[in-house]
Amino acid sequence: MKRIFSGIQPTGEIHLGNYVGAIRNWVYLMEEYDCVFCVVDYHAITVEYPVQEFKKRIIETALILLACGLSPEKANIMVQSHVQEHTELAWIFNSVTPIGEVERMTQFKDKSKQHRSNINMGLMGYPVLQAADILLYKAGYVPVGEDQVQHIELSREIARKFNSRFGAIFPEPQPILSGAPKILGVDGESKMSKTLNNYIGIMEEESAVWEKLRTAVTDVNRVRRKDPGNPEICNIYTIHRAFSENDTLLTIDHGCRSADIGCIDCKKMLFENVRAELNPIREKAFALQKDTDYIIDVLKQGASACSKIAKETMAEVRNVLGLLIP
Ligand code: AQP
Repeated sequence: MKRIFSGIQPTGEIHLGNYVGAIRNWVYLMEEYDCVFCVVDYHAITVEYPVQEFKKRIIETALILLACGLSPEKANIMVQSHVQEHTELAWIFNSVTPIGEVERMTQFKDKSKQHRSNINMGLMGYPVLQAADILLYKAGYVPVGEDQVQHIELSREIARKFNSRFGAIFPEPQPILSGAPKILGVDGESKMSKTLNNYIGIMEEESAVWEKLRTAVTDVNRVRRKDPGNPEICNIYTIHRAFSENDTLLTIDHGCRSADIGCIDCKKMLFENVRAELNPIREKAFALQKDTDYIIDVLKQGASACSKIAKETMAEVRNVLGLLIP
């Protein structure tokens, strides 16, 4: 069975972008692939983070993955730092990765602007660690949002460079995009992001979700109710595509272009559909909150299965590198 790897950072509340861009796809894919889904805690320490809350955030992230439908019977769910070979392989990959390649990464440039006082080596090496995350398991596919595609291209490049220098060990991984690979934030400008505070969290109270949707930016050219709008440039329509059936999409497309329906009507329809999909997830999450021991067990089980694969890969890697085996 082909293997998949993907990860999510424990950097805050999981939002609609994470859900439709990645997690919902993971739930479908785990039925057909051998999957490793990872809470990537070492990636999250590359920026300032609340150390005292970190353990809780890691567990909460795993909890949401389970609530969204990931199953430990069908996929390995684990925490990155629990399998130490991730960082070991990243160090080795540092030695085959040209600095120019990581410097040109869009995420590095964006995060460097956001964290001017802390542009550290970890921030720059983020995609190298990501390549190690993926290739440690020899994963051929990586289901991610559009923002991560450039990093997957770099993972391929790293695999190629390693293979040509030391021997063919690694596959060249391909991204798998969901039907909604890029959701913008409620500002209608930047990617919906945990740290940009422009998100709708999947665990947010219904009233908060509605308030954020109600005030979210739509087609900026549609100033008055009677102006026709253009769904193609409206972020609310993009989110509709991820949550609504075709007949609703057609109704909105036509109603927006002809100004038969206003933005608030459109948002009300979206709110109902988001609510219908998120309610069962929220209920499951509330139930899991009472059983943290179960989540810890799932993560232990995932780490144990992943450690076996990681050790096999690293034995091959150490061998081709010509290291002295102790
Ligand atoms: N807005 C988005 N639309 C579609 N997909 C998205 N993803 C993130 N935002 C969107 C996808 O979610 C997965 C997990 O993301 P991550 O936690 O690794 O970090 P990120 O991509 O940097 O997401 P955030 O929310 O913006 O996190 P912060 O603010 O902590 O940096 C990935 O597959 C990602 O593509």
